[in-house]
Amino acid sequence: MTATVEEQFEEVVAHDRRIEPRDWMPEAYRKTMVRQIAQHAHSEIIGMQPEGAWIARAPSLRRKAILLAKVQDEAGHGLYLYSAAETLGVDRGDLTNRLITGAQKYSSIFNYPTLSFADVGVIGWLVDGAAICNQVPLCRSSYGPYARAMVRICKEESFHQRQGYELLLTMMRGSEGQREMVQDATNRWWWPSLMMFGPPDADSPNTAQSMRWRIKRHTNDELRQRFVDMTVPQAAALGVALPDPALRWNAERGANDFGQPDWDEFKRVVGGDGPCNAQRIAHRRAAQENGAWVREAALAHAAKHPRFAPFSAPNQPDSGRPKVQSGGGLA
Ligand code: FAQ
Repeated sequence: MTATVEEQFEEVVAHDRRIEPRDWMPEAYRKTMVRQIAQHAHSEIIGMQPEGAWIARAPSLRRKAILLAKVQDEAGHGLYLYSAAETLGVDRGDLTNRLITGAQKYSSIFNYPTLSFADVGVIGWLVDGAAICNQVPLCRSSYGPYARAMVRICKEESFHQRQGYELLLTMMRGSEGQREMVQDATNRWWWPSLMMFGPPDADSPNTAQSMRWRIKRHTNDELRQRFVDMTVPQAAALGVALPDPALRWNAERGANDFGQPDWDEFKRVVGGDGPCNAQRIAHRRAAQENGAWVREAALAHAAKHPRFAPFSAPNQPDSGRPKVQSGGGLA
């Protein structure tokens, strides 16, 4: 008996193989993938802003070069992810419009301000650390283009995390004032970093289905626990305190007990009312508007030169822009 397309889909997922763009998939699966990949791409692009604000003020040429490279990597991650989303038949321009009109989300973490250069180190240590915890399992996500994008992204994120930690180690070996800056930045970023993993499992509407489809491989709470357990010894080695009075080793569980972030604050920030939401979106909107002439010029150039003519993959709406082939060349 021939298997139905639904049965074939279920079998691919059950055997940990990959769903590819031309495979049949349930519409709800496609929508979930677009939602998660777009949110992830937007996070990388908006995530350039908090650290980008320090490029011109980095304390040495070495730190400036490192920071510039890191922020540039984040742009690259955003672009791989928009490309992965486009394999699901959506258009990058539309996704950007959905970001700047508030119709799609991006990670809550990027709505907090970077007040000192120690924040650059703490973002590398905690924010990239949380991103790695969350994203390494996504390298085994059931959607092929997303899983493959994650492999490269995770390699770069782990480099980012080390640079943050190295910066903090340097500051901790410096003056009393520098140590205070590191502690202050840790105090401000700790709870927002825990929020990056999403709401507690009991309040997470998407986790159960995403786990069944093997898009997500662990729940939000499982990953949050893994992050805390990974970070506690790193904080001790660094000599900073994590600002949670409830944090202690639980020998019975073989894991750390820890307090809960302020979930009302999380809801406010995700809902648009965080310390920097308006600024982040205004900045992204201005970049989109100021870059319009570049996109128009690229299209005009493509129209004049058949080698760069817009190309549409089968079953995908034509976005009207040149598309890059898997080998990296323009189609
Ligand atoms: N912020 O049912 P769940 C980075 C939303 S990249 C804002 O648990 P799900 C690199 C969620 O979308 C950081 N919204 O949802 C970097 C949903 O709303 P919706 C981004 C959040 O999808 C480092 C609702 O709440 N990483 O850091 C957040 O199963 C340094 C209910 O939640 C990714 O995107 C949040 N924190 O699980 C760059 C990783 N949490 O859409 C620069 C991929 C939840 O139904 C510097 N994504 N929401 O209206 C994921 O793993 C998942 O999507 C989760 C959420 C875990 C984020």
